[in-house]
Amino acid sequence: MTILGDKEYFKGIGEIPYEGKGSDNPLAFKYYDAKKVVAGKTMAEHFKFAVAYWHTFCGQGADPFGPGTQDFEWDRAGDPMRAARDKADAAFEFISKMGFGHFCFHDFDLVAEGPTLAESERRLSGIVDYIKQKKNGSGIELLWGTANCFSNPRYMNGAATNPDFDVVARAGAQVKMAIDATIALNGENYVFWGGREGYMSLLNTDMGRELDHMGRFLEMARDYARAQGFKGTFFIEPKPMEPMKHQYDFDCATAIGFLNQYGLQDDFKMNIEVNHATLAQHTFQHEIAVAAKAGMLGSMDANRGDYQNGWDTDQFPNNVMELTEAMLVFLEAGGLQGGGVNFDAKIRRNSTDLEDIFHAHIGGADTFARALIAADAIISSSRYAQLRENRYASFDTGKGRQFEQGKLDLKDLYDIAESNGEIAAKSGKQELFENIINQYI
Ligand code: XLS
Ligand code: NI
Ligand code: NI
Repeated sequence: MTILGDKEYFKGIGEIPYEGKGSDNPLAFKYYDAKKVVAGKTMAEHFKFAVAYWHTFCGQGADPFGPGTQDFEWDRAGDPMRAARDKADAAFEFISKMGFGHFCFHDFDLVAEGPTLAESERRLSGIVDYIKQKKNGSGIELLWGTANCFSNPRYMNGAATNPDFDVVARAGAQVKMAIDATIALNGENYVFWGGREGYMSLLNTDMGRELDHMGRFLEMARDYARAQGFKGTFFIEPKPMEPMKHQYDFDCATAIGFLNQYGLQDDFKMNIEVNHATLAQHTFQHEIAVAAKAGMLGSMDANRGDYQNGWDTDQFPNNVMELTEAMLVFLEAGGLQGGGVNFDAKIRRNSTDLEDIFHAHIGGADTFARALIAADAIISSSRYAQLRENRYASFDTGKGRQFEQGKLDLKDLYDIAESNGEIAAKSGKQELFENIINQYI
């Protein structure tokens, strides 16, 4: 089997080359040069760009007000296994033409869920075998797999946190099968995004009990995967709301506290999505900084929100300023731990040409690349790092140093303050910092 199936889906579009920012070719990278070394690693190694199966090959542009507009050829076969193989052919053709090395999926992105658990499992293992063959020699790897435990109506009250144990057990079966599929495809990581793990109303919810159930469920999933020989990292993907009013993995700080409380901190890290950060009233940079501080900066879901709309619009990244600020923290943290940059983004409903999918991914990769180059230059050539360090210089020697070393007590602080008298103002210099970022973009 070759990367291309029997049919070529993206006709007239070849491999996307890197041509540099002087190029006017819309089907070329302007900044993303996979082999270019930045801060000691190639761009391909820094990012490990992944294509999200659900948005790029499953979603057809439907929104709450109307059906899909993107009538993709690979979705036309009536038979579910035939359709799944066509979709896999289209996916591998697209990913290889983009020159990316990874993809991510939910179990039932790969093939439509069957009418029974047994039939679903039969379908899944069939398509996993097919994708396994396609992967062979393609250089395309699975960044992570996950289970869709939020679309089927049975999960309307939650999956692992459902008040009905039978639904929890059903979610367990699904996660087991998704872990099996991930391992069979040599997946590097496994993700939990708790779309319905939360509540619509606290009046009918025992939050404490649901959190305990979620902790136990994740522990069981980890133990099962480890027993099957899975060596990768588990990621929690925080999101504050949508579809639920409140989701338990609200943001990184909340999810990290949860993992520590339930003893899961050694196996789990964060998968941080830009649009989820902004929904939580944070910046992407903030979420990365929180995860990095905890040693849990695992992976990223790349997209962006919209200033006017309050939901997860999942647009392709194009905000260089936002990503440059994020890349500063990313580089200072030494990059991602095991994960990569997954384009959890979709073209707009009125983007109906096949080439729009290419434009979207080219733009996303170029924005990340441009931000990485800028951030590296800011760290290595500007006064940025020094200026920030200088703000803390009083902790480098004398009493400040002793404070950091734990050698002072509260009475010592009192004595120091008393002998100091009033303290001169020291500027935080925010505008100067902002100007440095602007200078290097
Ligand atoms: C939804 C999430 C979802 C996860 C995977 O908002 O971003 O797509 O990435 O379940
Ligand atoms: Ni996501
Ligand atoms: Ni999302």
